[in-house]
Amino acid sequence: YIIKENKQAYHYLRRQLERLPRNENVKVLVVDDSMASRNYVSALLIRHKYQVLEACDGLEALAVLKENPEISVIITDNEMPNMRGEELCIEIRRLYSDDDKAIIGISGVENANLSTRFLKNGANDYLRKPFNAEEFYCRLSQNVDMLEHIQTIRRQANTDYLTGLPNRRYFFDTVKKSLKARFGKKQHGLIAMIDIDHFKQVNDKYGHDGGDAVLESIGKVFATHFASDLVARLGGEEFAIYFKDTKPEGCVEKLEQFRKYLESNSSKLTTQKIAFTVSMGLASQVTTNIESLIKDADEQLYQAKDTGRNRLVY
Ligand code: GH3
Ligand code: MG
Ligand code: MG
Ligand code: MG
Ligand code: MG
Repeated sequence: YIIKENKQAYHYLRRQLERLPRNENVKVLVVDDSMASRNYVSALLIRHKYQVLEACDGLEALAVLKENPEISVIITDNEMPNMRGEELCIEIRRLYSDDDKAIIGISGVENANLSTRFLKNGANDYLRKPFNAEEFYCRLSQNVDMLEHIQTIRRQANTDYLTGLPNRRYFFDTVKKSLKARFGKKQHGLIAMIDIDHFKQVNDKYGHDGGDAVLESIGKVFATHFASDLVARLGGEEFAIYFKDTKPEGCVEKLEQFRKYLESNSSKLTTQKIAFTVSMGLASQVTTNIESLIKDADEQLYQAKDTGRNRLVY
């Protein structure tokens, strides 16, 4: 009947049904000192297949969050012993990035100022008690959508479209942080620069699509050969690796294996059977300066090109 008579209700129901499989991966924390309220909210969540965790006050909520970092939505009451919901908001915003977690406050109708305080303290939304189930699901799924959009945009901003590898922006951000930590421990930072040999000839002979296919295929080889290191496409046919190792020996071995693998197998990687090799430079410094490490690795790479290509210089 609803479906026939009311287009809006029909679209709403369809959207909610489409969301059920997604909801199974969304963890929601319900914070309320009243067991009856907790049970009510949890039952609504479970009916729409959300994963539910519960806490009976702010302190317990913080402990549960610490244990379950994948929780993405917190629905919190305000009046609770130990720590009020509005204080819990401040703590969550202090400890976690606001693109990772959405907070929905629950306020009574009798207290209009509370919803404002929730929002000022970092909540994304609030529900007025007593709330109806449809409004609850709408507000919740809008907040989950928002978090998913932010994650998608963040992933895209950090990823190279062609190879799927991390891009220059992600590489620089991550390596700068790691170098700082290593410098404090007097550990070496190790970066390799890798450049495909005579790539212009690949493009000339096989066309731009052939060149792209080589870039895509080398991306996969990087991902398997340097699974525990950070590989990025810095631009064009140039790649960089930041090593988990703090000593050069292991890196040299891995790079040599990678080079030899390509030397013998590169033509099997593309449908056009394009053979190619790479030149590599490795630099090792105790420094916080990523530019100086890259410049050093680039100089070694230049030596590798100059002395015949298809080799590692360090
Ligand atoms: P060398 O061994 O000295 O590195 O020679 P090379 O030809 O690889 O060097 P060069 O840096 O002069 O040429 C790189 C070429 O890579 C030029 C450019 O057209 C091509 N290139 C850059 N980005 C892409 C891309 O995304 N796709 C394709 N197909 N080609 C690209
Ligand atoms: Mg309460
Ligand atoms: Mg180049
Ligand atoms: Mg090149
Ligand atoms: Mg060049």
